[in-house]
Amino acid sequence: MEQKLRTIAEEALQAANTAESLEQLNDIRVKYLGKKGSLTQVLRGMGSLSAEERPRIGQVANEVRAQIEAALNEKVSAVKEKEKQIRIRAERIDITLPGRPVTLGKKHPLTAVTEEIQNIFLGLGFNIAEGPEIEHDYYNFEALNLPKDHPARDMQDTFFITDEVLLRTHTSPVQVHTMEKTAPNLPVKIIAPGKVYRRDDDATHSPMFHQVEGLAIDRKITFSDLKGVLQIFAEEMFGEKTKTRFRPSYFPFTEPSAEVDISCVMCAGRGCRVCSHTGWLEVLGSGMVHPRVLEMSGYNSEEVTGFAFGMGVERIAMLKYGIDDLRLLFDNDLRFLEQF
Ligand code: 2U9
Repeated sequence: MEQKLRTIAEEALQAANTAESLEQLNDIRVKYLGKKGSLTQVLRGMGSLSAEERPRIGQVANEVRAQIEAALNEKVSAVKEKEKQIRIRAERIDITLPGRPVTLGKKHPLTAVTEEIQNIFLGLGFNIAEGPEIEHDYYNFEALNLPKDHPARDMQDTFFITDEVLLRTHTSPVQVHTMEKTAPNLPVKIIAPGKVYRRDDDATHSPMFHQVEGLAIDRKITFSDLKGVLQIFAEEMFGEKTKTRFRPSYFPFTEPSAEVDISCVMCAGRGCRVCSHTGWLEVLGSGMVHPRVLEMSGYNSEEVTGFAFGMGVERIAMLKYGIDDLRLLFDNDLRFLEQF
């Protein structure tokens, strides 16, 4: 019986030694030490032993069990350690690899310029007003002194949705809405930024473009106020040495009206290709709000006056950044946009 036990021990130790996985080791444990295992089988036969032999064989059996258990436990630890090493190797990261670059988005130049314009006028006490891009004929034309048969409507041909509903050709309807809501309260000092639409499409005109218009109404507003505000705007937008020049012009909604030029940003007024050797660049339209426009939206033109101005954001952006083709602003080519 002792011999049998020694053989079991030898076999079990050998099996434990060559096992490579935790499952194999568990099978070995069951095979030798389990309820139906070979060691247990042998011990069942202990009943036939003599009283002197029984304690000795019992001791051998305990030794064998302890030996097998120790060998199995040791091997289980070894296999676990080996698997851990394999896992660590598989999970290893190379901390010397360069990081993946994070590309940061940035504002489109038109957004950046619009915000810059807004900030200048916010600093001068203007509020920002917004309104719909789809408008009624009345707010886009009639209320701005452009009745149905007016020849100036030609310059602002647009996309009509019905006879009376259209895509706004300027942001002026926003100011008309504001006046209607505010009248007869004073003052009105707003700028209206946003998209506008015209039936125009060539190298220098896009069917959709962006404007910022301004309107100030109060008692005793004069043309000097207009000149002062636009002079400050020009200096803050294009540099403190920038000069302005007001030339007489015509708009149906302002009287008198003026085109505003700034001294050329490229040559500082000396004359170059950008300014066609005149030293000046046209950047704005402006004027004193026509009395009829004030009256139609609820203000008494005997008591109050106002100035208004309008600018194309694309034109300002092109001048500020030296962009020579309007379409670059709409193509959304990253090679272009990333330069700003
Ligand atoms: C109200 C009354 C008057 C807004 C004005 C201009 C002159 C002007 C152009 C500049 C370039 C349009 O984008 S552009 O083509 N704008 O010349 N805009 S005065 O006058 C108003 C606006 C609202 C109630």
